[in-house]
Amino acid sequence: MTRGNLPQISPSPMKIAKFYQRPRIYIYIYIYICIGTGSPSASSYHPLLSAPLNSLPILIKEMGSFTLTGLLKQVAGEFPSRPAVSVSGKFDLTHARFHELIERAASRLAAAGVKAGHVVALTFPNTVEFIIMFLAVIRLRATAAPLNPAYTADEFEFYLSDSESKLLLTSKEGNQPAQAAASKLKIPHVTATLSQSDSEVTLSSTQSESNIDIVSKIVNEPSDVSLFLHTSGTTSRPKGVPLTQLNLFSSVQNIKLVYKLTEFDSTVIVLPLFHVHGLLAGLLSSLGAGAAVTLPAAGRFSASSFWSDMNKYNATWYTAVPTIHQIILDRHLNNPERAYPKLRFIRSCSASLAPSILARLEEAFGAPVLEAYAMTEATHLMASNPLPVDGPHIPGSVGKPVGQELAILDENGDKQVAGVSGEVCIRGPNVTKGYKNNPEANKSAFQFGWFHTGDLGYLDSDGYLHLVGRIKELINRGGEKISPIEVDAVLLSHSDIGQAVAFGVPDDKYGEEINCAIIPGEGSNIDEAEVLRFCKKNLAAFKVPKKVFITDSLPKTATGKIQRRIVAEHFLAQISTAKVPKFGA
Ligand SMILES: *[C@@H]1O[C@H](CO)[C@@H](O)[C@H](O)[C@H]1NC(C)=O
Ligand SMILES: *[C@@H]1O[C@H](CO)[C@@H](O)[C@H](O)[C@H]1NC(C)=O
Ligand SMILES: CC(=O)N[C@H]1CO[C@H](CO)[C@@H](O)[C@@H]1O
Repeated sequence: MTRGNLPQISPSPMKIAKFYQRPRIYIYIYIYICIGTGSPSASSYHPLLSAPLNSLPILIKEMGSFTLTGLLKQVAGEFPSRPAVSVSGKFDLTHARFHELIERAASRLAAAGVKAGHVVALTFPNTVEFIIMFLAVIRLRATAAPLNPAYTADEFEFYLSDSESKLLLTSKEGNQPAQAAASKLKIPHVTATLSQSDSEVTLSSTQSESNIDIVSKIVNEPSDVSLFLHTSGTTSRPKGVPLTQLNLFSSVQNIKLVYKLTEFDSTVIVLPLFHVHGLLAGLLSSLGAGAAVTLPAAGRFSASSFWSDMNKYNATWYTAVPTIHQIILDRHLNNPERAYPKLRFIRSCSASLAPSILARLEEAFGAPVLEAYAMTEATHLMASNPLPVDGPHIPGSVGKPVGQELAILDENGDKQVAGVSGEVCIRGPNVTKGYKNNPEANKSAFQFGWFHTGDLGYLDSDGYLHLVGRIKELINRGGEKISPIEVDAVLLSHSDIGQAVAFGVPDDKYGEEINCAIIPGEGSNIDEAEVLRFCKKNLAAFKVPKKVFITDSLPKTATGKIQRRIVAEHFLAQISTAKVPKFGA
């Protein structure tokens, strides 16, 4: 644990800021004059995103708005005494109190040396400290880089250095692998603690007085890079995705509108907050709507406390990945609650939801289950099934495009007609400006003026998107994307492994699971246990293959190439596929 003031942080602008500092964007507020009767009033919807067709926009230039930070400030003013963030059974913070905690935490971070353009890595369980510190970092016009606390020291080292982090923030319990990596990179480590709801977040570093006036003078710009996340790529190197205040703002508005989130909504956060799904769809959209979120007391999802939290905090909806929906369903079958809250909807995203599971969820919990489609590069949401008042939801489809333009393109960039598959492509201000420090990945993702998602799909005649597969070979383990090439690289770094190929296999619990096949090096008699031990040492647990096939040849295509799909089929045929699904609590 680092104590005392942080060393002076270099003031030189960071590469990330140079890359993404855009010319100042002109910000407009659209005021719609609704013509005719029955038009939604200008105040009841966000005007930019819900322009009624018969309204006439008048542009008025305004600086400093169109940021997530600005939106949350506005919410704190509009709904000061509505509940904002609760930690089940421990804390209940109103929007006004929550806003105050963020401003004060920001002043402490500023006193600790964090400046505009700095990247601050955060690795926390799902705690109130994480939420406050995340928003405090972006309040200072710095960039928050949330990291999965399950990473190994080597992985932390990669992420901390690739993001060019200047500071590591953790809970007071700390995170040994993260701290080891930070200390190797000479990145200071600071802990953040909120001991009571009426105290303030204290940092382990600040001894000097923090000054709230410094923060009140800082104006957040839509072009500020506020969030930096990585997505697994088809190369072994995960790709860094910088997202701006405008990206976050647009995405939050988008999600609020699609699901009609208001100050009367309440949800329990199920997913980790270091991914866009939990962060944007669960947390930030709720806060941006003046709604309430509850964090489980355990700092992570727990099937045994989920429904009691949902009941206690009068939840109106929740969002999760199919794996978690299955766990929740399984719990319902084995251990039903006496009563379930009346939900407006249940949302599923990040991996495909089997229509049979969708039907079982709807039956068990009496709420429409809306499947959606999202990715980090689009600041989460790209398509969603609508609420029942807005149209039917179609099992097996991820719904209609929302928030940005979406098209199905062939390899020449030509749009495909309804029913014909091609690559799902998007464009719009809600999409990232590009991958950081990765011109190759950026070039192949942005073609013909469109961002290419790598997913194959088609639009049906009603405009609903159906995904059919992935162009990229990512393994999607319950919403956690794993690059098989990254796993290959680790396997091949073992001196006793000659050839290695990682691949996805169907899995009842996670949708897809990772397996691998290896050919031992000359004269080696490496076994499965050693391969697994080595993987556990070098990969986060979720990336470690669940089964290792040791072989002396790998199936190849006619042209001699190893194709993962073929390798997967070859080895799967060798084992019994009769697995009994088991979803524990
Ligand atoms: C939930 O609703 C009940 C009944 O309306 C109310 O008494 C209770 O205070 C609510 N709980 C929360 C945490 O809002
Ligand atoms: C990525 O490509 C897009 C489209 O060509 C371009 O506008 C953007 O500046 C690129 N970003 C980076 C970081 O290279
Ligand atoms: C707020 C914002 O910029 N949202 C945009 C998201 O993308 C669509 C499509 O380009 C725009 O129409 C929205 O204005």
